[in-house]
Amino acid sequence: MFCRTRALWRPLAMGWAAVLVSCIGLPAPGGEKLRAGSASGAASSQAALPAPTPEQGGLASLYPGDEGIERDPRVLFVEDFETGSIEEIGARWGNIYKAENFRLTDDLHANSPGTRSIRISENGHLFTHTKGVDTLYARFYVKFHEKTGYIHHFVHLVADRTPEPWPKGGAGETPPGDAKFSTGIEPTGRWGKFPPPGVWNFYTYWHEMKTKWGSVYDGKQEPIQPGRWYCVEAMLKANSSPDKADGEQAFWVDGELYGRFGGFRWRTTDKLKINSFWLLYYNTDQPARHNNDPDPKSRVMQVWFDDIVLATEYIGPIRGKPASGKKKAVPSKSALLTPGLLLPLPGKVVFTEGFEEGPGRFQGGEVVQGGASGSKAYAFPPAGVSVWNAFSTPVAESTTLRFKLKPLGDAREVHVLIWSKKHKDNCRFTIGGLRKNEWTPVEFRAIEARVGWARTGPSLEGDVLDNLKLVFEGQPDDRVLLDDVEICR
Ligand SMILES: [Ca+2]
Repeated sequence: MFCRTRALWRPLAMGWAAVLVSCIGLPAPGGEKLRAGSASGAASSQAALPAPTPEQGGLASLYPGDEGIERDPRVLFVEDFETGSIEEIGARWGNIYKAENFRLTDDLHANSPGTRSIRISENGHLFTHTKGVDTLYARFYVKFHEKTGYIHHFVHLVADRTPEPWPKGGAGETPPGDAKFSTGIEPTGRWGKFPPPGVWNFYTYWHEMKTKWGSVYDGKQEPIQPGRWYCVEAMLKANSSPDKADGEQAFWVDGELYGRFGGFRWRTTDKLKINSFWLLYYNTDQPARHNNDPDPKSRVMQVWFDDIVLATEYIGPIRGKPASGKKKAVPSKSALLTPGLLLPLPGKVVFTEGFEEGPGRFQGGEVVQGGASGSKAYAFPPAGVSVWNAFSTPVAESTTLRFKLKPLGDAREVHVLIWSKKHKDNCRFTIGGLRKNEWTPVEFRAIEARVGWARTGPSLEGDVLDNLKLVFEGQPDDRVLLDDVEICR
């Protein structure tokens, strides 16, 4: 089926790892001042009102021209592209892919209260995080180029238990019900039935989806006109408790409800919150083939976005004009850029090993010269290094493993195995992207380790972390160095 090849997200995900490394350390320009309790009297009184329904115009009806909407406590994130360079926009979102394909433009929709929008050519994304919520509305203005072709993947709303600064892969994998669910609001040609870019639909992944390639939800079958601005809003609402199938999703186009779908048991734990927004523009030649596009070479793959608002209530299209003429919102920044806002911080350090005094409790290899920070490290063969009964730490959301790895050969991947007494099986985590003769710092949460090679089984949550084994594929005399092991509660 369309959009469902394994090749789809994985290659991108590998490339993103490199992108993110350069992004994490960037300061968010002016970020500390953003949304810091500066609500004006007007905004406060607006916020005290119940959120207007879609029929009443939504939150946007309280803020003519979107002026001050970023101060409403129900609003989680605002981006109007009026402030900063592409690089600065990427920094405050937290992650940008193919920044070179982005341009700030003066192409505006009719209700734009500002002077700039953003354009993406070919491929690119902005990815950000809000604090975790049970219901997320995402409103954005969008326009496809007059000569647009069919699109492979588009904007996603994501619930991720262990969010990272970059989007994760997962095409063709059914996510565990306590780890992730997502929905994409996407144009689809429906096998050539509609001219490009097609009609809007949801493309959805969760633990009870029907096929491993996700599920599709059609709304009103109204073809999207290329070259015309639209106001699109998507809503994702989690089920109210783990045993209830009362989750929903819905989308609106220019304020008109196009589709509403219910009966979803999106998650198996209330700890899984909706917390990520992926402004994705992903193109390959596959949709042209699947839709029998007669002239794919004539297509111009460009899209414009503007006036993005994420909130816990319906937002609606912009109403009216700002009181003081053209305006700039105070742009938001990723919740991941405020430590502890989205994920509990790693707890107290309960175990360390730097191998300066010998192997400690580690077995399977030997202490050698050439440590990451001190002088010594632990060299282990493909069969692995293990440590048993060493930390005895109950696994909470904050429980974190850290260490550094340096392959002396071509090993790119190291597999982490943690024996679970609860599941009587190994929980696994895979570390990729290692480079020969380079130290790579590794950090992950214990709850990310799961039973099964595909890591779709139960996690270590509620178990006790007291062992660790690292293995890799290679020749018997290949070695990987390990150093600076740290376990946090
Ligand atoms: Ca704008």
